[in-house]
Amino acid sequence: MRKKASGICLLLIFCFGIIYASGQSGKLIGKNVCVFYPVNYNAGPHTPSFALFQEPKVIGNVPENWTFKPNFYSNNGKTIATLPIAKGTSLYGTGENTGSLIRNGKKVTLWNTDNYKYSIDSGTRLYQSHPWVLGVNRDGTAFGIIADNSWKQQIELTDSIRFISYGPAFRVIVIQRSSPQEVIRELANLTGKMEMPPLWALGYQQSRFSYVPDTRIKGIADTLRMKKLPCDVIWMDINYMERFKIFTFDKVQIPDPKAVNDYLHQKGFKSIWMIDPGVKAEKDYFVYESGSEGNHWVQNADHKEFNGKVWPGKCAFPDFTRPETRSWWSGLYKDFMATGIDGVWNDMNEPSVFDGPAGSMPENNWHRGGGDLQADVHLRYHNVYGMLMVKASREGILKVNPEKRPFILSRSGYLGSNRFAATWTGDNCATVEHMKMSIPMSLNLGLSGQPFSGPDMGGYSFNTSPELFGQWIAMGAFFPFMRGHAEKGTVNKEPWAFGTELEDVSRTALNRRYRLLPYFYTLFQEAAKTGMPVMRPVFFADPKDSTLRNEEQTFLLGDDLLIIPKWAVNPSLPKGTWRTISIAGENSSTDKYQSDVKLKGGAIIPLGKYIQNTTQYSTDSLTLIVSLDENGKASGSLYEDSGDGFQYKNGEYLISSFSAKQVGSVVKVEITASEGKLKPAKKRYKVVVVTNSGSVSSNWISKNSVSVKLPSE
Ligand code: NBV
Repeated sequence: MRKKASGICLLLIFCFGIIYASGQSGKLIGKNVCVFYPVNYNAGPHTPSFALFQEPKVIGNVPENWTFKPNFYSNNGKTIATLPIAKGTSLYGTGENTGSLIRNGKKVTLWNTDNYKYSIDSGTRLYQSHPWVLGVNRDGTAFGIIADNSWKQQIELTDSIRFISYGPAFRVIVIQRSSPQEVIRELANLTGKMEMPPLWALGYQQSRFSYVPDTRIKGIADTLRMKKLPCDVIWMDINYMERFKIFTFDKVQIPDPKAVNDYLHQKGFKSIWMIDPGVKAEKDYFVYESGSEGNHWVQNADHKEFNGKVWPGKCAFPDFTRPETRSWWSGLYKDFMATGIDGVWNDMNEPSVFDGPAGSMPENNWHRGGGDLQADVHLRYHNVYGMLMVKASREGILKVNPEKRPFILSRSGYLGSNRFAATWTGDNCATVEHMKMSIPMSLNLGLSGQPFSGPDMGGYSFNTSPELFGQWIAMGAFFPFMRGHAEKGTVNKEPWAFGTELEDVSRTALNRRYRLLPYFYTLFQEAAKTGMPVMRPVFFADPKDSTLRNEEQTFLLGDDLLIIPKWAVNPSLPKGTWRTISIAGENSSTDKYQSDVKLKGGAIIPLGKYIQNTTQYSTDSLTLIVSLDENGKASGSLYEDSGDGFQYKNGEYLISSFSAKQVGSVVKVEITASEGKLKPAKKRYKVVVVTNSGSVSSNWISKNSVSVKLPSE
């Protein structure tokens, strides 16, 4: 039942428990962006918004011809917003999901859940909540819908787009644009962009639950270097702590954490250490003592300290809705980071509570809020608990190291948490199914505002077979976040653990990633600036082409590279010219593992040197791979800055443009500095033109203009 809504008019019809409130008011808040309010909207339980970067500014009224509006009503105590789905519309987004890339027909529960092996409710609720749907119309135009609501809710995409909330009536924002890319950019304008990560976070990362004692950590680092397997980061999981107490180190396993970090740094590694939210409720434990003194704990329905069981046993949980609690939490990082830690891994922050209802806190637990935020029940704040935690973690880390870009990995998240942390897709399994599904999972995170994600590469639970590991690392090299991780008790899963053949496969995959870093870094800068995902669905190549809408075996890296894993069967590929390239000496057409990487006709991408970690990163020698379009032209770009710190915000960066043109049988490539204050350093270039019948290379040339003569046909 949909009625034409005009102004605020309230019409309540009681039928079978459903209350239809047909009135609504709307405002224009951007070009083709409107916010709609149900008549019974009350801002208190919804603002300040967690999703929106700032409160939207009203710039006018909803245009007369705007027909795509939500219909608000309530049913048995739930508040609901619906919008119709026109025939031929493809739906995406809804955050972190199992299942297909395309979300038509799906039901998703937004209630952050520690979902080991994705087994609870068939994985229809995972660690994160994104009340967001991207729609691509039949003609390739697109829309986006934000339900600005942190309360527990469901998204149903069956006969209509339906947000069903357990909280009070909420507002809905509708974006309409000419393409899905434009919608994603507008989503980022509204919900905020990722900060530029440090360059090292784009390298390969080696993890396991857990590398202890300290000699094992060093051994892993040494082996990676000895075997020339490029890697930037070693991860320390929960066993480094003293009886799982956060901000402590086990005296036997890690007697000197600073020495561990120093050792890693000497070898060109960074270190990331885990911090969970659960604080062991133990007398004389400094975190619990100071937390209790500051009255920082989430309360139960009786307004007493809530306790629940997690790794350390009985725990209290910081109430991150309180500004005082966030600043206390931030302060805890001071001594911790002083040991030389480079990044932080915030796990279990749904929050996961082993003995709580549905594996978390009771919905009627009490958060006290503060500032503009009202005190309210956990039902309202559950989905943003992890986001508030990583916000506080980020502030703390930044305070200790104001000259460095913080890196935090968070398991839980909410629409907009890309502003504070990167993410991974939790406890997957070492199965072919989960390997394949990691593509649509990261794609939909990217289409939901989170550009920096990836799975536990190789699979977390269960033992991994050599074959699966080879397929996974070959494909994982092209994900925004590339980390190998494994559950306690499973076989070793480091790149050398599966024999020499797989070690070679891994080395090639890692070399491909490291040579691609100039391109990756350029894409991360675009993501930080505009919100465009690093890893993009193939339908971005041509949103009008309906045959691409379901494609999820393959993906785009930026606009110019198409990644086709070896296991992909009959993928739907974009039309036009896409030429296979070799990045690190591989021949993917005959290789059993290495994904086919195709460069779009009309594109140029920069490749860097073979390096073992990003402390060796340099753009002084670049290989430009050129794939000409049908007019004999191609272009590309490179973003450079110091790789860490914030000087880039003062213009200390450089964007170079590459343009190629074929005249007769000669392809001439020109390199020009196009943006930024950084002085272009002297560089050598080698140009490789890929044609339909092979490739032709220039010599190394130290000039900004390089010509290549193509052989006569
Ligand atoms: O800290 C241990 C694990 C960690 O390895 C994993 O990546 C997280 O998703 N953590 C969950 C705790 C529970 C594991 C069953």
